Amino acid sequence: MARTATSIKERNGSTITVARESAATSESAASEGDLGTLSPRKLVDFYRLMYASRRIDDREILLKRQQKIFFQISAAGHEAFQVAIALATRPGYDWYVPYYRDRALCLALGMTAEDMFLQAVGAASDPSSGGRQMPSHWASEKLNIVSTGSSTATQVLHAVGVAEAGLYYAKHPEAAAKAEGDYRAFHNVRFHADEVAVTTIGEGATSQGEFWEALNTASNKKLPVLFCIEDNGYAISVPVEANTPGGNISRLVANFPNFFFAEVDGTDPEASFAAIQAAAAHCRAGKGPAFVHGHCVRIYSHSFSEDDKHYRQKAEREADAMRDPLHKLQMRLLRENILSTAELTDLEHQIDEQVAAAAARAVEAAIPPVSSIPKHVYSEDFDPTSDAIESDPIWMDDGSDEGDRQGSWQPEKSKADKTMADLINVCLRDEMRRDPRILVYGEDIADATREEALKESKGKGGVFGLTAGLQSEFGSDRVFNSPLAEANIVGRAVGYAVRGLKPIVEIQFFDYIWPAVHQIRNELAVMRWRSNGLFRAPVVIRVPIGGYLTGGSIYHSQSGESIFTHIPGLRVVFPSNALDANGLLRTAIRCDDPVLFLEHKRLYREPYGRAPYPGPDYMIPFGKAAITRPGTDVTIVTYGALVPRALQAAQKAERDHGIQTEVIDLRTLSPYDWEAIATSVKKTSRVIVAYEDTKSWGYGAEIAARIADELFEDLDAPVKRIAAMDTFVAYQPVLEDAILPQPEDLLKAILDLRAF
Ligand SMILES: Cc1ncc(C[n+]2csc(CCOP(=O)(O)OP(=O)(O)O)c2C)c(N)n1
Ligand SMILES: [Mg+2]
Repeated sequence: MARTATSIKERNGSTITVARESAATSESAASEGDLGTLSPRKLVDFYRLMYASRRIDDREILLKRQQKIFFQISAAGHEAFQVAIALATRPGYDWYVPYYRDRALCLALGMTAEDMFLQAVGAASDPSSGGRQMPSHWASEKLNIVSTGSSTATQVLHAVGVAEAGLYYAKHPEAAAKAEGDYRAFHNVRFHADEVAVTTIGEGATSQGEFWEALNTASNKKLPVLFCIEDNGYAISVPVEANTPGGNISRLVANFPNFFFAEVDGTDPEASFAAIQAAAAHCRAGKGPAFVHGHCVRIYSHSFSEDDKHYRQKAEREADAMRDPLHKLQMRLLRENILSTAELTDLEHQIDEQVAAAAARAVEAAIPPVSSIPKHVYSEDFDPTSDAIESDPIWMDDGSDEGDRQGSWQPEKSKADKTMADLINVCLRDEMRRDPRILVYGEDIADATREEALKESKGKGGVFGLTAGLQSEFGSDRVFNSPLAEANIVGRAVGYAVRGLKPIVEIQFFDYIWPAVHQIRNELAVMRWRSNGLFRAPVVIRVPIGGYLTGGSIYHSQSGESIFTHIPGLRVVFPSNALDANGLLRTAIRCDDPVLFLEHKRLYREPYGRAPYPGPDYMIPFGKAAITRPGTDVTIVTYGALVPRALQAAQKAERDHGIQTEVIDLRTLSPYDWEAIATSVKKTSRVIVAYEDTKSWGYGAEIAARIADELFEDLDAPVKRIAAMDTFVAYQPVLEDAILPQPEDLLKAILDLRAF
């Protein structure tokens, strides 16, 4: 073990020396940097990349002034640290999950100046996003640069998932094999047993919970994640001491186990290179994650859209300018006679010309056609709404009965009706058997994290028992408990999925999905569109939802599906019975889009909607409603736990009043079956949209608005909505009953519509 010692000047003027255990001596790839020195040739390489990065920034600033591009954010002051990250790791071999300031990093990894300008102008040929993302949000499948968004700190959780995926493939190489018939046909898997997942983040963004959630898992699972902190002392206008207690993130993270730590002058190529090289070696050797904190400077303002003179003192700005890594390296190349003035001028001139030529080409590039806008909102490869995936159930033994396990299967017993909980569990099991890329995790979903406990008991398998037995059958690599952190669950899933795995995660209660919503809305759902199809995140998120539990109260009874149907790119499924749950979950798993799979807790073990096991390949396409009860007088459009309640109301309306009510179970909420709704409303001319969520701004608002818009001529009565009161769900059962929509409310609405 070697010790790296790096001195840096702190912002308060005192000098600290940070010495850490490092694995530098065991770095097999190490040729330069071991002793903290870089060869003259390597220093020139650094300078070439750093200078190009700065000139591209400057050219973009010019283009912004000319209104030829529409945003600019620079890497100025971060170049030495960023180039060091690229040169001390293995482009195209390691994985990179950057943030939005990483021009020099991405340039050094292999993106070109033209690639960058094409994004800045929003060209159709922008290789990272097809004109969809702001400048400095690069992505490359070839270079393993995962598409980044603008949200601060979400990316570090992706890096954790990316690292876990690499380890999983290394341990289970059979999982990398292509397979036809599902999402695997469209994902090329590449991995290396000793790869590193490199991620970068600003010091301000280390205040985000997701940063700490990433350190938690990387540390706990000893993952090869290299966290690079680009500390320029400011988060827009907020100085580091207002974000980070004590002003130094390295001090705060120092007690995380299994980490390699280094803190360096990020304007110094050699110190940065040595630290990152040692850090990468630690990761590659399987010792755990690494944390390299580079003190950089911000030479320009946060972005071109603001002016740091409004909140920084002149002396401070000048001090940063004195540490400008580009000027320092330029001086050094001359001072140490590595380049003559003429050679340096020649080098710079060549780069200037290349940058200018690349910019000139980019401003002439065609912009994306308006017709291309919807492309890649959803998969272009696998259509989960296709009739072709519809299959008939083949009633059979599901293999889970005790009798069967003992070799004495009794057909009449095995084909007995199963609950929704049973058929979800069996679907997960079947799919895990046929697809080794499926991983299942979430809070409490394992049978037992301490496997010894399973010698004495059957284990837990989820708070509702939906994942029971999966860990016992498929092992702890594939079925495991997550930390109690919902953003961690979904953020890591994004990382898994971009590498071709199929995470099926559970959020324990819909009421606690909120910490994950940032990841769902800004990362999961948008990954494919923002990268113009380069990356995708077809994760399945299973979530128990809804009330009618008696005692569920505020925090175990929530609905809120319309918040998610409002998100483009996300499929939202909400079955009302066991058979649909089985067939729709299978479609969710095999398809290539992210799916929010909502499971009504009240329906898990209801006598209503039970069914025998429909076989291991039973699938239902998305966007196909079920006519649960045909009728001619009134239509009820509904889903979830309102389906059995609507049926009760419909039966009473027929028995007591002779009214024939048609009940449509939408089954999937996004996409939804407009054709089924329109056909029914044209027949009945009276419609109720019923949903369990609070009435105002709910799912029914969209359906009602569309009916009013497109079927106005067919209506004989106003569109009615039956839903919950605009409040929360109370604990006291009498109040809960009053708050949530009941069969009597539906019956009253049916009778009211008769008056028209
Ligand atoms: C979740 C989130 N909140 C707020 C913002 C707006 N924002 C963009 S950059 C930024 C500051 C980030 O500072 P830091 O992490 O230090 O990185 P730097 O820009 O200094 O490199 C903020 C607040 C955002 N993009 N994402
Ligand atoms: Mg910063």
